[in-house]
Amino acid sequence: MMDQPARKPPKRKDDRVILQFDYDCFYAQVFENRNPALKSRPVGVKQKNILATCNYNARKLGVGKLMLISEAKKRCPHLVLIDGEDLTPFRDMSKVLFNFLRSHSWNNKAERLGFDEVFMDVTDIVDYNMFCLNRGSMADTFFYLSNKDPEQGFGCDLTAVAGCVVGPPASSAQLEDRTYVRLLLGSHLAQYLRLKMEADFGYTSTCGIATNKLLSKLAGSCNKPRNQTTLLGLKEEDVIEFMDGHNTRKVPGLGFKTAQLLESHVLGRHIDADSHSFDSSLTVRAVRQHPSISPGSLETLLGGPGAERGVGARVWSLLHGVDHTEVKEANDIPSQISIEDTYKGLETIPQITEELHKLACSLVRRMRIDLLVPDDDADSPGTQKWIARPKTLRRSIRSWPTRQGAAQSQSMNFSRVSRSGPLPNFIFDLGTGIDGIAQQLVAEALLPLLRRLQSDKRHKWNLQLLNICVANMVAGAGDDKTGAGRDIAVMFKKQDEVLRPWKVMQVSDDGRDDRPGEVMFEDSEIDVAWDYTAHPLCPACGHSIPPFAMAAHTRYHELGE
Ligand code: DCP
Ligand code: MG
Ligand code: MG
Repeated sequence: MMDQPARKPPKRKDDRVILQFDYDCFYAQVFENRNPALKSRPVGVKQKNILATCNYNARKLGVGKLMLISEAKKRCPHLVLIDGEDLTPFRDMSKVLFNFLRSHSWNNKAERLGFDEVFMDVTDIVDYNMFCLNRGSMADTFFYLSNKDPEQGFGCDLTAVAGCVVGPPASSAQLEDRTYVRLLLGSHLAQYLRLKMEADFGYTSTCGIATNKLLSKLAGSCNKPRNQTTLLGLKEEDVIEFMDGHNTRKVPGLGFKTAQLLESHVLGRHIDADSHSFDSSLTVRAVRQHPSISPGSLETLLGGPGAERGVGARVWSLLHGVDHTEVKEANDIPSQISIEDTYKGLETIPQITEELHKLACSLVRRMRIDLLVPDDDADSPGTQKWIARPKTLRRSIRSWPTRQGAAQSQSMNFSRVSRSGPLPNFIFDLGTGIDGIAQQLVAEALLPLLRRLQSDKRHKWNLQLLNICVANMVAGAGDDKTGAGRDIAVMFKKQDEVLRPWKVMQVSDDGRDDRPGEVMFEDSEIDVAWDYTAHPLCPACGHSIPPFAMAAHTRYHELGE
């Protein structure tokens, strides 16, 4: 299928600098930061009967990730076990650390993989600094973190790469080599970010610095924990040599199934994925050098129905350390933040108030995690600013059918009913604690909205679900004097994310209620089929209002809100 010489190495492209951060024993660090006394003990994080992870004290004693609890206890009887079933603290911390890292990006290419890995394409920052570089005073260089404010940055010594290096030793002549200078600068940026993340948030991490995602990830795992590794792959042979030493199953992007097929092919016998025979140490070198392996033969081997097109060429590239995939741009803003819980039946207003308070606390906490970034323009360090402000608050409920309700209206049963209103501004006040804001929110916005859902005063509540949601995000909006909008240039792309206020919506059950406890939807919550037509804007509040709702909406303003 290919005209080119069958086994020609793929074309390289080494003009990018990619950083790959991976937090050290992430779940364990979350608990250590909550309770610093744990830092000197061996700690394991338990999920069911296995360890999701363990800290490095435990690893020194022979305990490992994904080990059975029984085995870990045997190896380390003093292991401190902490339950890690609730992912909320990990998710929250993951977002905080990601927001920290991405706030340093210029091109917004910052991609989170799982909870504890972040890729950043820092080519633009590095190229800018390469352009500013004074080759006469490399030992005393200022690294610019902003191309607008020349005072933002840090001093560094560019006579050597920061941290560990794999690949050939550097020589001074390499200062003529742009790839080298880029990686050199990238290593110092990585070191700055790692140390700042440790100083500001208490999290250690490991970083890989290389010219593509694949290589940065592999380089990162060379020296763990609390370390970093730069792959100085300046010549094709250097990269090949680096790749060749890896086990095929350790190559990100190959996948278990592909590795298994390669293994069977190269060894000339069927390797069963489930059998223990699949723990051989087949290296990239063995596959790459095998005479029958070529882009064409890989396509035949790995292609077929359901396989991606061009899989042969892609795998051939990966085996040579070539990976052209881009670091994805960070989603600027979640379209909405939604918190809900389900109940066996809430009947009294005090009960409902208490639950609303809990939900409101979660909502404010989540808004602060998802929508706050460090404000580098502020005078005092540690100041944060809102990258977006939701404009709309929505409350949804679902009731158990009551005899009274069933008699009144069959269709009301098991359906979700929502009301929306403007989100009060005090929710953005960072000087007030979460609890205080939640109380005010319940009293001034949530309970009044709830009452409006039920005009009949004699009504008996029997609530099965409460949901509160903020939506209609406006990037950097409001009274932000420093103009956060210039950081986040992208406004909301999709009109369908704008809530249509003041219409009582009935939506049939979508089966989400079988999830227990607090659930959060970020981008996926679908509550109603929006129509995409633009409606006239209310002159009072600027909301887009469908014509049929305008009268009610105007009345709402007249009532003084
Ligand atoms: N995790 C999990 N189940 C898995 C893999 C990971 O629950 N099969 C969780 C626990 C980890 C977190 O994801 O803390 C990050 O995964 P890593 O593989 O990066 O492991 P650690 O960060 O714990 O350790 P390391 O220091 O080796 O990166
Ligand atoms: Mg990790
Ligand atoms: Mg990881």
